Order: sequence, then structure tokens, then C-alpha cells
Amino acid sequence: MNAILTAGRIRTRIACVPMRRPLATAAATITHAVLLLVDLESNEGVTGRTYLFCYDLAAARALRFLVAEAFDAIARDPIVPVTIAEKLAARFRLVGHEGLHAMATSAIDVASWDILARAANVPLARYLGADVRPIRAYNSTGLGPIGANAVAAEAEAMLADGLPALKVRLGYADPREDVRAVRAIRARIGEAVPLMADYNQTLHAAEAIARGRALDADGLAWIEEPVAHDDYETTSFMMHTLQTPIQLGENFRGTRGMAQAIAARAASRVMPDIERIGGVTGWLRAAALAQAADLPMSSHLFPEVSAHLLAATPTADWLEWVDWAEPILAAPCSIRDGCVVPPEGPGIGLVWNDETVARYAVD
Ligand code: SMN
Ligand code: MG
Repeated sequence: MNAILTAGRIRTRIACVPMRRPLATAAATITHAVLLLVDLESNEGVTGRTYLFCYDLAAARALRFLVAEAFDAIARDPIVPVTIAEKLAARFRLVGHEGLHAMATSAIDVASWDILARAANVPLARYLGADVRPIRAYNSTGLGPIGANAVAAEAEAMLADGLPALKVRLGYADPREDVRAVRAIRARIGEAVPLMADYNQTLHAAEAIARGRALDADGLAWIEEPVAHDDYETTSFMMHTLQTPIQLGENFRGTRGMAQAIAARAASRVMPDIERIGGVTGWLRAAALAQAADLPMSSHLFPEVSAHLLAATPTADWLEWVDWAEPILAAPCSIRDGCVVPPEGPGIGLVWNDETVARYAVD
């Protein structure tokens, strides 16, 4: 193997993958995971793979184009993620290295790290200097605002997936329904199962504070994104006045956004998303910020990649498990004893199931 690997070709495909449990949130309902599959091939024959979770088809189409643009900027360059990240930040500086542009950069970054770990023939976690170890995980595949009875039944069914904790989506029109949903789940699954709650940024400040108080005796593991993701004044107030931890992070815009949240003491726990924080490179920097601020750090989506990254995160907390990519993968995430275990093979370990990718492919 050559010591220096260089960027050779990129291939992207859009797959619109039906979800086993369609997910209602207070913000929107999703029935399909729209994924952009990315294969980055080095000139030396090693292929790195990742996927972007695109939220909708329009974003996937735009991302496909942006990933191709990002690749053009680094074609033939050495696969050196720190340098590539700088180059792509410069390439997109004028338009703004945020939103979809930052997601495109993240895809190139994650695929680049996969190439390096594959070339070294070690799992990504080990390439990052960490042990391949099980990461405790919660089941995030359901529990939308579907009513107290339905949500309690779904909670029970979800425990059969083998994980010891669940996340419920709140934000009913009537605040009392939030409390009813949480208590109905508790009555069904007992007190011992950690239960997280996510508002997906749908509340105004006063409402969020009132709902947080109404739920404060129910022992939630955290309340996530109660208000607009960067309304740090409100979340900081909630964090300092409620017992329940406040969770933020899936919308941190790079490590800069996370540093601002930490400076504002806006959250008691953090959960960056690899496609918004800056891929593996951004995650490692985020993990250092979390460690310095003594904040437990969880992941957002992408369980296949996040398992490796949490293994290398000093304040690793919970992995968010969703099975949304599973139908297009040759091997699903491995779940053991309530944990997700990163695969022992080289790199991240993503292998596409070409047959199902073809079945769910969209132009
Ligand atoms: C979420 C993210 C992406 C799609 C649906 C729901 C949610 C979560 O905010 O944290 O899982
Ligand atoms: Mg969330």
C-alpha cells in the first residue's frame, strides 16, 4: 500500500428507504429515510463509504450536486482530512460553509477517514486510537405524538428491539397530552427504563419553561431541543431551574456553534450530529470541547459511524439508535446487551446491499 492515498473518484446514489416505524415528530412526519450514499474511491483502490441523512428528496438532490462540487475541489489531493476540511471550508466560504454545504464537506470527511482506516486494516475506532467497545444505546425509531395509548403500546414493542432506553417525541397541541404520553409510557414500561424526550424546537420560550416544569417530576433522562436550537437563553434558564437535564446538539453548526452553546451554558448534555459538526474531524474536536466542559456527549443518528466515534469520546454518553439505513446495508448494526458494538472489520464497516439500493434508488 502506498503511504499516501489520493482522492480518485466519487459515486453518489440517492435511496429513499421506507422506515419500519414511520416517525411523527412535532415538526413533521417522516415515512422514508432519504439517504445519499457516498463512495469515495482513492486512486490506490481503497473505497471509503458513508451516507448522508437528507431529511427530504429536494435536499438529497442538492446534496448530490454539492458533494460532487466538493469532490472536484479535492480530486487527486492526498486523503488528509484536516487539510481537506480546510480546503472545502475555503471553497464554500463565500456562499457560507453551513447547512447543505457543510453537510457535503462532512460526507467527504467521513468517507476519507473510512479510506484511511480501511487502508490501515483496522476499525475506525481503533484508527482513532480507541478500543472497539460496546456503546450504550437508546431506541429512537418511534414514539411520535400519536396519543397516550398508542405511544405506550409502541414503547413496549420497541423494547423488543433489545435496547434499554427509549426516546419519545413530544409537543402535543395540548400540553397536558405531553404529560399523559410520558406517564402512559412509564406505566407500561416501568420506572427503570431511561426515557428521553424531544420537542424538535417547536415551543416558544414561556411554553417550554411551563412544559418543562410540568414534566419535571417524571424523571426524564433529558428534554431535547425544547425551543429554537440556538435560543440558548431559554435553554440555559431551563437547565438552571429544572431537575431534568437539557439536551442540545443535532443542530450545532460546526464546532463553532457548539462552542457558543457551551459558552452560554445552554445545555447539560450535548449530542452533535456528524453531518452538521464536520464529520469525523469535527466530531473529534467536539469531543474535546465536551471533555473540557465536562459535558456528557451523545450522538445523533448514523449509529453505524457514531459507535466508532463514541468509542473515542472521553465523555461518551448515549448512542441514538435508528434502523433507518438497515434495509440498504449488507450487515446491520450489531446490538448486544443493550449496546451497539462497532464492527471489528476495517474502517466504519458500511457495505451496501446493492439489490436493495437498486430497489429504493431515486434519481
Ligand atoms: C430527529 C432527527 C431527524 C429526523 C427525525 C427526528 C430527532 C432526533 O430530532 O433527535 O432523533
Ligand atoms: Mg432531536
